[in-house]
Order: sequence, then structure tokens, then C-alpha cells
Amino acid sequence: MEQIFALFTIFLAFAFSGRCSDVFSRSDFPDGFLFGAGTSAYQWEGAAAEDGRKPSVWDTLCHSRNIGNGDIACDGYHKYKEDVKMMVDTGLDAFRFSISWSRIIPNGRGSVNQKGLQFYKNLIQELISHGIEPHVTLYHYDHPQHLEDEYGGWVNNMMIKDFTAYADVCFREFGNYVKFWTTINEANVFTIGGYNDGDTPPGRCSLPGKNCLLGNSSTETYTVGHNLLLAHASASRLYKEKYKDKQGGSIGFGLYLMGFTPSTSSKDDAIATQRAKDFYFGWFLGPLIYGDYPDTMKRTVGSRLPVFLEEESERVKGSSDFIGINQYFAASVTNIKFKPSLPRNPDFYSDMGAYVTYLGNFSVIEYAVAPWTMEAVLEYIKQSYNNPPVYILENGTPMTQQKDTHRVEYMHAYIGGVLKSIRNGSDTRGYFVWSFMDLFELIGRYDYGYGLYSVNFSDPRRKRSPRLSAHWYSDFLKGKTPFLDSQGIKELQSNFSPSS
Ligand code: IFM
Repeated sequence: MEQIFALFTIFLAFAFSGRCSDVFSRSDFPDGFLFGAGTSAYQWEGAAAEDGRKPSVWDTLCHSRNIGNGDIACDGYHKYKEDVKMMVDTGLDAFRFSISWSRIIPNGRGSVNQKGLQFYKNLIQELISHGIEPHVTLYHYDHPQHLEDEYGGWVNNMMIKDFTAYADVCFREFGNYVKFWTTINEANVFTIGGYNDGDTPPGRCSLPGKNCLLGNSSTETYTVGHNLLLAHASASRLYKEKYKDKQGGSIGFGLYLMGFTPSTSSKDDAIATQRAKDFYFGWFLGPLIYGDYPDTMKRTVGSRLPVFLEEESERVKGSSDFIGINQYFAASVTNIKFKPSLPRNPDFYSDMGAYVTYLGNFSVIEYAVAPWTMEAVLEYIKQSYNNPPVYILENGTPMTQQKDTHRVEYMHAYIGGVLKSIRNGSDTRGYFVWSFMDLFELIGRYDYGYGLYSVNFSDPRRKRSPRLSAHWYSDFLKGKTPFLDSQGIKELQSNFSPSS
């Protein structure tokens, strides 16, 4: 692979030399800026019932709805050394992965599974010894099923204590080597998907026509959001009191943010766009930065929106050293008064009063190259939330071709957008491609193809192969890609052999 990258690089340098005015390279980014790629436990590890791991709500949802599952996934549990080698070849600074709570504490609380701990210790050592920074997420859609059965999981505030105890184990066992912790991945869409719509784990809702056995879309979405914030604040406080001095790491909170834009120039759509920002961004950023929910939400959701006690508000405010952002696409917003799907049962969308449509080619499920969406999100966060440190924890587009030219254009443009935002004052400190390799997608299926590396899921060995984008990213990371214009893209493609 090394040799192929070298040849490829010489070709790029020759083909692109001196041709572009809009040039940027990784050396334009501030010192210490991290470039990486990511996966998550259930989507990558497999070994679902191995070495003492017990099911999470994600396992249960997949098996009960028969939508495919992560039982084997990429088999990262067994192939992690091979994968770390690929990360080194690619030139990643950092690898983002999540820890499976039920692998290290199978029942969610109580006894710790030594074999589970050992897996993560091995993975972290493998990364560190190869100079790759572990960027660790504690929760990515997958709390232990046992806690869901026992008391309803996140709808119950007992989760705050159990999550904090789980985080304590992680900080204690891995914290000497892990400097970046994200407590909760994309808290907003996890909550909307899992408790309003019921499509993603744990699959709770009360909307008609959905497949949910339990749930209440009017209330649980907000209760869960509240408990996530309190659990994050509690884990963050524990880290600061017990570990930060010795370990010197930082703790962040993750959100999924779209570049909202009004669908027309009408005043109503402009107001609806601000409401959408309050509901998707402010719902969590308001409490994290200012200690309370946005007024729009308080007004509309009323008594269904939990209230922070003064001491809770103080604890949540300032509890994130950084904001983790998953950013994929632009979305247009239209003002609309939704009738709740069930009379007198408002849900997240009818509360928000806005219709959000995503911009992109959905017939082939590829996201449009719209880097302004990233710039708009970063600018909004800078201006509205006191410019906190930000890590882009996920950015990418699905597409299955090995010659994934569209993804190369997409990544090039979005990375350029991040650079522009930094030059405009955003405190963005890292960028992670989603995903390092193809993996099991959130609502089932293996055929989305988010990966820089494709994975042959029909092959028991789960063979990985670099896509064009892996080559491009590698060259960029090694400071060798001078620029990318349409001619450059053509040459990049023609030099690429899918078998390389
Ligand atoms: O694969 C998912 C990931 O688990 C969470 N963020 C969005 C990705 C793409 O859908």
C-alpha cells in the first residue's frame, strides 16, 4: 500500500503542479489541528456475543425488526490491528471510535467485564504505539438492553448515575492514554430518531403507523434530551474532579447539525429557520453554553419540556470543553403548522412548526457538495454560542463505487469550508471523515458505503479495499495534494486502479 501511495503522489504532484489559484493544503491548518476518520462500536466491532458482551438496545432493535444487524459488522474486534495499520498508511492523526457500554459492563451497572476492558486497552495501545490519537465516544446509540428492560433506559433519570459510573470505569481504565472524550454522540438526532420517530435505537415512539411497542413521542423526546444533558454534566464533573489534573484530557458533547436555509425569501420561512435552529441546535447548546433551553422551545413545548433546577443549570452550563459536530448536508426550511399525528399529542415536528427537507441526490443517496453548509453551521456556533472549541466528528457522504470521485470532491470542498471558517475566527480544532471504512448503517443495511475503505461483507474475512477517496485523503494528509479542480479529478480517476 505504501508504494502505491508513493507512486500515486508522484503522479499527483506532476499532474497538478502550478495549475490552481485556489490551493490549500493541510499545512494551512493551525498547528495541532487533528485530521482523522471514525467508526462506532456496534457498526464496526462485531463479536456481539463474544467474551462476555451482552446486547445493547441497538442489537435488540435490529434483531426484533429484522433489519440486518451488527453481529459481525466489520469484525473490527478481531481485525483491529490490520485496521490500525491501514490508518497509519492513510496518515490519520486520530481515530474516532466508541466504546460499547455492554461490552465492558454487560448489565449496564455492576460487574466489569475484564475481557471487554482488555479489548479497548489493546486497541488504544495499538493506536498510541503507532502515533494515532484515540478520540473516544462513550455513547453511540447503544446503552445496555438490561437498563432498558429494568427501568426504561434514558427515559428514567436513573441513567444519570449508571452512565456516570460507566464513564468512571472508562476514565480510570483508559484515561492515561485518551485525551479526547465525547460523552454522547449526536444527542439531538439520537433523541428525535429513538424517541419521537422510533426509527433508530431504542425504537420508542407513539406515532401512528410506526413499529414502536413502547414510547410517548410527546414527552419522551424532551425527557431523554434532559437526562442526556444531566448525564453528560455529571460525567464531565467527575472527570474534572477526579481525573483531569492527572490525565489532562477534555470532554465534549456531540450534536448533528444541518445548514438550515429558508426555502423561500418569505418572513415566515426566515422565522421558521430560526425556530429549526433553536430546536436542533439550541435545545442542547442553550443549556451547555447558557444554562437553559431557548425561549422558543420553552414557549412551545410548555410543561412537556423539563425544567432545570438552579444547581442543575449551573452544572450543565460550561460542562463541555468542546462541541462535537456531525455535519453532512444542507436542509431547507419551510414554515408550516403541522397537525400532530395524533390529536392533542404534539411531537417534536409539530412543536418545531417547520418542514425540513434535505438537499442532495436522494435517488442515489449522495449528499450534495455544499461546503457553505459547514461554514454556515460553524459561523452560527461562533456567533450565537460564544465560539466554543469544535471538533467535526463526522462528515462524509454515502456512495458505494470504488472510484468515489463525488466523495473526493465532497471532502475536498468541506475541508476547504472548515479552513475558511477557521480563517473567519471559528475555533475548530479537528475534522473526522465518516467513516474510516464501510460499516453497518444506523437503520440497518451494509450497502451505504460511507467508507474511505470499502468492506466486502460477503467475504467472511471482511476484506477492506481503499477507495479513491482513501488515496486522496492520504495524499492530502501527507501534505502532497496541491489542489483539486475538475481536470485534476479526471486525472485522479484515470490513475486509480480499484484493486490497488
Ligand atoms: O452511521 C451514522 C452514525 O452512526 C451516526 N451519524 C450518522 C452516520 C451516517 O448515517
